[in-house]
Amino acid sequence: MRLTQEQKDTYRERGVLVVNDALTDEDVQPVITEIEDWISERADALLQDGKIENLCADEPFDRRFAKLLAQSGEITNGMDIMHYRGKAIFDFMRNENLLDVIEGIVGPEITCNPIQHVRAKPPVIDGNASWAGGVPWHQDAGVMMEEAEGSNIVTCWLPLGDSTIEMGCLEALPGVTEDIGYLTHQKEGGTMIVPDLMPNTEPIMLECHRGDIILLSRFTPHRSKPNKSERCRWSLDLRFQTTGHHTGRTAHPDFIVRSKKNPDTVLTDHQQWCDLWTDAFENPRGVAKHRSI
Ligand SMILES: O=C(O)CCC(=O)C(=O)O
Ligand SMILES: [Fe+2]
Repeated sequence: MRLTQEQKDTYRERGVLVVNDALTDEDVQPVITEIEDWISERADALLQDGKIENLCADEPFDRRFAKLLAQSGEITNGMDIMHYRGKAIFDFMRNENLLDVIEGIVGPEITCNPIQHVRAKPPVIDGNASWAGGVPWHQDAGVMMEEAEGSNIVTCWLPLGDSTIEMGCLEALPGVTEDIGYLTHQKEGGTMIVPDLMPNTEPIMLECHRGDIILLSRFTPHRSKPNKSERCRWSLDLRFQTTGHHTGRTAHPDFIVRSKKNPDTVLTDHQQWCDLWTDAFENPRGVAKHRSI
């Protein structure tokens, strides 16, 4: 799906756009299956080590993780894109339907920015925010180096299931665009916009479902609250940018996912991508700091 001119204008004016039904089940399911398999392996290992007693193998994707987490916090160890480095997620970052949407924002020369996560937000346990409870108001420019302030980087947040208000969906403040730019962030409370600098705007609740994509500009303030439902909120947040622009995270590898001019530069080799991450971790260089800190 390509963005219409109206959608592009909305993104430019509001810094936030929800694209409904941009992806099919065939696009997203391999990513979910890969995470399910990873969780199964991890649960098997924890069972063997005597750290959990019940594999909860019959539980669906949106319930199993919380049941395992309640038995051992170690279920989360290594559960992020750069750590498990699956082939399905690597291929997904070049997904045609996804990139057709992204191209409408960053143009035909597209690089995958190294700031990328798979997030599980399980239900609140015992009235307290459990692991990965909520995220305070921030701009994604606040988690990048200052040098990326002029880069055309778009955050692409996509749910792997439902993301409702009750589940702590993403919330955003529309209309904070280039002319307002970066708002100073503080470390206290988690990387967040200094409260006095918060724009006086009504937040919009970005409820969405599998197949939808939320696009956020690097200056759009957003947050999410804890999950008060019975189900886990699963999501990916990826960032894409115009090739050649500063990534804002020089310690970690970016790679080209689409190019009209130089198609040969697209990275399609899964092992090569894994090697880039291994090298980044084993031979640290560059910067991976939040801007405020
Ligand atoms: O998933 C969330 O609750 C917050 C995600 C976020 O801040 C992001 O994707 O940039
Ligand atoms: Fe963010």
